[in-house]
Amino acid sequence: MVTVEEVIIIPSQDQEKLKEEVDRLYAKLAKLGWTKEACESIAPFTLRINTIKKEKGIKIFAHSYQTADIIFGVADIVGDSLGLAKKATEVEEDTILLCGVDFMAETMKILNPEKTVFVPEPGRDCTLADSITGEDVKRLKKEHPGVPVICYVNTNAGVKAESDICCTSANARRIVEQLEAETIIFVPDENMGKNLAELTGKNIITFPGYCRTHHALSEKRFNTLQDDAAIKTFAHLECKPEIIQKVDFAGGTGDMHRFVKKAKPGEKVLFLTEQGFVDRMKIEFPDIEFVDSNMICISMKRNDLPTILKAIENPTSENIIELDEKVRKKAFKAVNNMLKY
Ligand code: CIZ
Repeated sequence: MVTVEEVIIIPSQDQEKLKEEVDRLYAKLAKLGWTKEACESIAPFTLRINTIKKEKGIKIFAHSYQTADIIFGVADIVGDSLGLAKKATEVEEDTILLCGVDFMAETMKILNPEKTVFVPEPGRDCTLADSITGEDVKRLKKEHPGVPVICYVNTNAGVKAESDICCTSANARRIVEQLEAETIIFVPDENMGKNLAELTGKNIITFPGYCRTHHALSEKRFNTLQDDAAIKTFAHLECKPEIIQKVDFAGGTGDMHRFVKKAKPGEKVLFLTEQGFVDRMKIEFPDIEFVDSNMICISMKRNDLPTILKAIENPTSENIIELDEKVRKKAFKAVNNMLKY
């Protein structure tokens, strides 16, 4: 746990505000086992970040895989990458700090070119987004002329620019089903492509990309987690097909969120996705019992409150997302096509 008192000095007239901030954080984070002392150690950070963001007119967006101190301490809007990008078009602030991984900030910039989008620190990689380039998509199109290309949202702007339509884990199945074509190129998540082929009966041409966090989940570990027949199991579509075949439901975190809203108090739920999402659900739905997945995306976990504070106080050009306008416009088409479904 960071000790921040040496870094941030809270003036004596603000001590009351600091106490209130500790109480606000504790009311949320205690549900994950945080102590009052732990909340005291981060409160000077959250207080300072929340003050600066208001003074500078910045909205903080956080992906559901971020840690709970970011989600409940400083974020204004929380969700999946598409939900965040769409919300960004609705907020009046024109400066957005995106806490997630780099492709998410790019997606936000694709949809919101007139806004300034910046990140706590650049270089938050994603094994899926980094597995493929626009050149790979061009090659696939050459090999399979006339076959439509769907790219998963976990891709960089250059890949979206070469694709016909983008999708998220929440709408991938619907888009594959509704496209007239019986054969579809799906990039870059091979597990998701195979899962979609199984779910829709269509012929899916895949690419060898994986999410290291979801791909690492083995059947053996799944069996250990599902230690009670009454548990409702819900796996992310980035998991291996052998996991998807065993669970009650499959989809993205948006689907999981909708599912839990309808769950009954006392119900036991296993969400096979990143632990940050499970923690968020534990705080938002205290009447439901969630089994920890302990699936961790290390890139998502590189963002923390000190890094956010540094970026929000003194952003440099390195923090700001810029896209080539020609690429952005082409990528916008693929993302916009998805919004029709
Ligand atoms: O779309 C997203 O944000 C990702 C990558 C996963 C999910 O299902 O939320």
